[in-house]
Amino acid sequence: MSGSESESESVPPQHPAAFPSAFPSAFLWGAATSAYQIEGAAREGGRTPSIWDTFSHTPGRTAGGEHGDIAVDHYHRYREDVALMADLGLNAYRFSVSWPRVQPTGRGPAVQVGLDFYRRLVDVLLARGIKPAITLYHWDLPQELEDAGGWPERETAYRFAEYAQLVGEALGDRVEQWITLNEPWCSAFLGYGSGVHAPGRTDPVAALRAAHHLNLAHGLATSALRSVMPARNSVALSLNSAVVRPFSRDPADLAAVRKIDDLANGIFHGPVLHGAYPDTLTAATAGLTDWSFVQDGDPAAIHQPLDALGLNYYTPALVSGPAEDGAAGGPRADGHGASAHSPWPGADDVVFHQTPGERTEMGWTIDPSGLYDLITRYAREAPGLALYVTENGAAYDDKPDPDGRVHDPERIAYLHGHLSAVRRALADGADVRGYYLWSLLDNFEWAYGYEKRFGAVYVDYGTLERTPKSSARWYGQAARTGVLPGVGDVGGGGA
Ligand code: IFM
Repeated sequence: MSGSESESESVPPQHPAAFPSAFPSAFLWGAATSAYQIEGAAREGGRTPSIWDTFSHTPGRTAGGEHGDIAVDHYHRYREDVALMADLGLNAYRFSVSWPRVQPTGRGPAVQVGLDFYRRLVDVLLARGIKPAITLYHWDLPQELEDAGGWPERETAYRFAEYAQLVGEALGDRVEQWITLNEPWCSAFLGYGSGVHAPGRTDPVAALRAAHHLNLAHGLATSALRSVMPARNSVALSLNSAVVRPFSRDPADLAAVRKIDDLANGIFHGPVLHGAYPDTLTAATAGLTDWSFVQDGDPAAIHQPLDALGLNYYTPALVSGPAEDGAAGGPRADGHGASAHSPWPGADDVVFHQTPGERTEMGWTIDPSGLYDLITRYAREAPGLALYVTENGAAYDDKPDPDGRVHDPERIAYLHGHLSAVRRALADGADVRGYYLWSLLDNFEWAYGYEKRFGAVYVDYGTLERTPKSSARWYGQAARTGVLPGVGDVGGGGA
């Protein structure tokens, strides 16, 4: 079956004619990772603990007490990992820089040994024709900065801008794509609200303060990067913006959507794209804070011109207003881990419902239409801004078959569905420039430890041997041809 024949099966009836079979020739077909989830080498080259080292070594914080000390040893195996991407045919790789590897105390000059690792990685990527995209912060705050107050404190934003400048000076000549923060919602609300992520604090006001200081950090870092990098470089922010759907058209359910949309999306895109927090957000949280931590000049500092916006998408949310018996819905069905504390300050009355449909191993419902809705929303929200899907993927309970191959047809179907949604958004005029599959390798999935496998490449955690799954080969074929193969077009995984 040819790619275009199989694709026509997934063409929504309302778009039959507008659907090109091929992606644009300049489209980036990438994979994404983050430092703490893959690097290991936790104590090498002067690296100090980040909040995730501390958190994962605290009993009861992660599944099985697992941590990233070794992770999948990418620090030592990066050449092999880059070769895997090149062999598959990927043309882009999004990775994060470990702040405590580069600036161990979160202050002062950069440690060259730490930067050298990323210089080598970038050199190998460029030599293999793979475009690097750097994320400066994927959740590994130096512990020393958390000890000084962490993201709820303004000083952390200044520290981040300094760190961004150091990395920009070192790598800005060869890396064109820069992302300041990954998913600041998780840093603020899972880190300081529900406490299921590092540093594990459970204070709703601290979470709101953290969100503001992450926004400030983004704005200050954007200016700092631009002051040291060539003008051709692109600076972006990656948001896990939520696709929030109402349970019904009941006004109480629509009000619930407003609250969650403000807390998940408007709290970041409001100041970053439009220069202000939504009035509905400050009103809904007025019982918690007067927002006096927002100082004069902050909105302008945050509202920097951006070159692109990164969107990370996994599953939509379905919400309603307060339950009729008055019971609060709470955060337990929102897909963000078990905690007695809510990651949604001021929205404790919102009820999260399980969305219907098949789910991944994370329990997240598979719904590619959410990715289409997200992209087209931001195409309207930020006209003229280039969009990238900077994360999308699925965890499954992958296992090698007796001859060592790893066949993951569910992930192929997931990728096919979501890439079809991207292509539909492109056909409808959205300026989507690339897609980064999460993730290149099975890795440390935060509080879930190593149990949830998101990789296109299987990692044997005993030997650290890598085996491309059949989804990796499927995705590689899409990357090489610019056309999605059919879901059955690639056989079992393995070398
Ligand atoms: O593994 C994470 C990643 O670090 C951030 N986005 C979501 C992924 C899957 O949970």
